[in-house]
Amino acid sequence: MQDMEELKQAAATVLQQNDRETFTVPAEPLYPHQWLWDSAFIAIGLRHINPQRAKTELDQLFKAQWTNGMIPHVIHAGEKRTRDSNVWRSWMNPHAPEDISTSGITQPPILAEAVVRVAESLDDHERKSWLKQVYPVLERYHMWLYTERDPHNEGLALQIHPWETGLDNTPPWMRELHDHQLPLWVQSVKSLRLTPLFNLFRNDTKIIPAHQRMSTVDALALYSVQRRLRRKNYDINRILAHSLFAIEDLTFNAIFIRNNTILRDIAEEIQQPIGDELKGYMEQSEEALQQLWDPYSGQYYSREFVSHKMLKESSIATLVALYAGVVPEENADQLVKLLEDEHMFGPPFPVPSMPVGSNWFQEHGYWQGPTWVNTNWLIIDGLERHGYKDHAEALTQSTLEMIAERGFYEYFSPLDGSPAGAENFSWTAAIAIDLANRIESPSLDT
Ligand code: 9WN
Repeated sequence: MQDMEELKQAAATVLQQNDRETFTVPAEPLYPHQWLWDSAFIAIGLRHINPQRAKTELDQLFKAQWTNGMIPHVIHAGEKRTRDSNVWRSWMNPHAPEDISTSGITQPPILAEAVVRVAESLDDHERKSWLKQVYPVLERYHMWLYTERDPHNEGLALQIHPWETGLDNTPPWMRELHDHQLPLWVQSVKSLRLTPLFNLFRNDTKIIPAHQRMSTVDALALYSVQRRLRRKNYDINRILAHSLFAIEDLTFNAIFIRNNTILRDIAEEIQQPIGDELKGYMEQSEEALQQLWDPYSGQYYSREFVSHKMLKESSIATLVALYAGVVPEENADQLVKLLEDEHMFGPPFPVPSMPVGSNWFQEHGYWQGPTWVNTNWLIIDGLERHGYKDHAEALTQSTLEMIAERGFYEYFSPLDGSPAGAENFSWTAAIAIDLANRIESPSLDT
């Protein structure tokens, strides 16, 4: 394995290349804007080399908060009304900020986590004053997730687009989308085999080989959902009234629950009593996660919002559930067995985004098989939190080895570690720095 110091140095260079002063692009030219959970992971790595810059990364996200509390999943770089910002037209919603163009949906709420980790790197005085400054932003964001995204008061937040989960074409969502939500024109493209025509309009496959990106039918399906949301001006009441797509996603909610706990810790540190309403919601969520457990298969799943039908397609989400930190011991044991099983989540370069034995599995197929470093980070944290120290350590080592040998790619084959997707990908670099530091000073994050 490459020397740890060299690895950290190379990772820092990637982050520098992708630095746009107030935010970091995930990778150019594929992803030229600021993304919510990318910036969170980037800040978690950056804090080890430049805490001030890590803080700016998050402050920049917070500036884009909508007046209703939502923090958008993309903040567009550059002037308003460029091609990408026109896809979203966030300015049509009265809650969107005036001077910043954003998307109209959110992404996994891992911001309290990023804040406390960055805060650990600041001196006492600065830490307290920054926490005081950002706490209201986070509190409003979590409140928005309950008031707008949990209309039936179930303790689980619903998502309206697969992009909100961060796992774009993940099979549990794609199956639901194909079976129930595909608009007629996309169905026709699929059945009449018109995709070669639409391939001409795709930019991503001009940059990355097509077999490493999602299929054209899936990409069209995702864009059609986005257009439907735009037609409703991202107004959740209008969206739900027209029974558009709504799923209580497992990855999203596991991250939400853990970040609720962290938000409570922040409130305690700055001696800011958390409101009773929010406190009540938070407690309910911890219990609600157990409703997503299926005792027959011994796994967690996402759930359709209206019918409560479980989307019983095993995916990486079942292991990300560990990150919530509230999984009962016997369930955690069953999940860890899946991680040890080479036909499920335990191939040579874990953790695959889909079980190796699944019919969906493609080793380089975007979120349908490859190993991603950010989900590894979440699983490592969950394993540690539930007392599986050896498993956490082994996954940390294998993740670092994979990156050191292959480079800072967006994702990797779980079978042979071969890299895929964008090169010089920011969160891969940032997480490499964070994991390398954990190995050197294990007490830092536990
Ligand atoms: C849509 C930026 C983002 C990540 C997501 C990943 C991908 C966007 C895309 O890239 O999503 O949000 O263009 O496909 O799926 O997790 O945040 O890196």
